[in-house]
Amino acid sequence: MGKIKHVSTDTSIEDMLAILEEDAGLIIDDFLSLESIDAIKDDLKPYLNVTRNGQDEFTGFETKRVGALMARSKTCQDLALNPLINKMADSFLGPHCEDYQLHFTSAIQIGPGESSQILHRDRGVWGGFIPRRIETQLSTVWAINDFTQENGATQVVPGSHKWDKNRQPLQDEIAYAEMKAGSVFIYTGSVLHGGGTNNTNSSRLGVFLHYAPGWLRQEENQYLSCPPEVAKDFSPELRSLIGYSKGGYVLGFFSDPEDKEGKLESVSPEKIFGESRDKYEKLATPEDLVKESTRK
Ligand SMILES: O=C(O)CCC(=O)C(=O)O
Ligand SMILES: [Fe+2]
Repeated sequence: MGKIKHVSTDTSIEDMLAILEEDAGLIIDDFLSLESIDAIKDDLKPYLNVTRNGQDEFTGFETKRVGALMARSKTCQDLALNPLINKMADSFLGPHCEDYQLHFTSAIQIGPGESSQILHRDRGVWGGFIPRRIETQLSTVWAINDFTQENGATQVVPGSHKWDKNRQPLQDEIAYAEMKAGSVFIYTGSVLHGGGTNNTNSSRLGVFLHYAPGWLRQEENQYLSCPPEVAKDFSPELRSLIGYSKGGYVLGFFSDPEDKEGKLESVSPEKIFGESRDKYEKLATPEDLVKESTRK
């Protein structure tokens, strides 16, 4: 069977990145405290109780998905902002963008009797238009209960990020992200993976938080999931991470349609919240801007 490497929170970022480069997936064991796991369960319960199962094969007829996790769970906010994970996202996505952003939040609960999801690459959300040399996602799956091969642990094919796009894995090349509650599985947008079969009588629950370059459209629309009246209570760091900031000199600016005094005209979204910062406000030189418009 394929194998996913396990590391600890003490492992160096360099070693973790080396595994990601080789396998495009790894597990960091025992990351979360019991209190955090319980808090997430409590936060998600009211939504999981009322959410319907998926309506197609991909989202799973026995699987529930709950989004808007930044608006719905303070503990999920902490996970999204976790310094180690953000350091990894920065290192992994850094060569492909000026800034990365939170791209997708979903609690995925695979229920008893669910069958395997088709193996896929998450970079497919952009329709396959992005050249493979660009890495599109650094994704985290936080185990809220134990992930086992029997209850639907995510299937992953280590190394398949380097494969020809049509190559399919043999059964023994598929690994399962088996891990204890509180561990986190990290994988990239380029690796084959999919939800597993649940042959048990209880559900498997994971919190999926994905990061992507700031210049790409987000899979989950954060401005609607966390509108300004909700985001005003977030920390400036979280607001910036979900997209209430610019991603380049002019990328992502806005103008307040109600403003008749010229105050919020062509400015960074950070200004809605009274913040003064805008790291892209100053243009180095017009020549630099033009030079960077084509990297290679
Ligand atoms: O639930 C899982 O383990 C994986 C889900 C997944 O990969 C997806 O829906 O894109
Ligand atoms: Fe996926």
